[in-house]
Amino acid sequence: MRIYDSQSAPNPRRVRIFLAEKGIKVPYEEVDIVKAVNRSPDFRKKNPLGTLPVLELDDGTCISESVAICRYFEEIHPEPPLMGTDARDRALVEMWQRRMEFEIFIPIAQVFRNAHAFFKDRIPQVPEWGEVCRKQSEHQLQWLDEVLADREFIAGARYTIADITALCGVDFGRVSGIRIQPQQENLARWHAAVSSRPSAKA
Ligand SMILES: N[C@@H](CCC(=O)N[C@@H](CS)C(=O)NCC(=O)O)C(=O)O
Repeated sequence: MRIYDSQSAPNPRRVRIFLAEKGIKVPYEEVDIVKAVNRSPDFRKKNPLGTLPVLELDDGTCISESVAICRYFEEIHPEPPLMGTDARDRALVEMWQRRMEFEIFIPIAQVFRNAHAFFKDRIPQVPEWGEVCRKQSEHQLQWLDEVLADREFIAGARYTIADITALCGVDFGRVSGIRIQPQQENLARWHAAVSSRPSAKA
């Protein structure tokens, strides 16, 4: 088993943090995104979309999509639970995980993809769309600050995959100049707490 990884990219970081929280060790193989090795024909045999991370099982099965990889490890290594504990809780964690992905992580990633020089000549960029996503990201960070007014973590009292997705999204915003604002005290408190967990360095 191995995970095709990129130390600089936010989606692979989600999986590394998830595994660190569970204390699971899997060999990582760094794939050079700068040289676009992930988009080569050979790599596309593992993931036709050419994106990272990818989990390759011993039988050769390749699983991409960060949440799918996390789901696999949650099933075989349930403790500590990061995706909910019973039907109600699992549904709530999934709700928050999807909200963090669609409302926080993806808009922030779209700013980078559409406005940053890294993706010039790699993908069709629409800088104006990047700016729309920047406004949306800033708006949604304000919303997240309000969400966190009455709870320690994003899905409630327990640290979950929703916190991991949000942390990786918020941190990735820095490369595009998207930051937690001084008045967003709930968000800052949450960010300090999740960043201080040893897993955040994974
Ligand atoms: N939905 C996928 C997104 C994967 C993705 O976009 N990965 C990025 C790194 S954060 C990537 O491989 N980018 C390189 C590229 O597009 O060339 C997931 O959840 O894993």
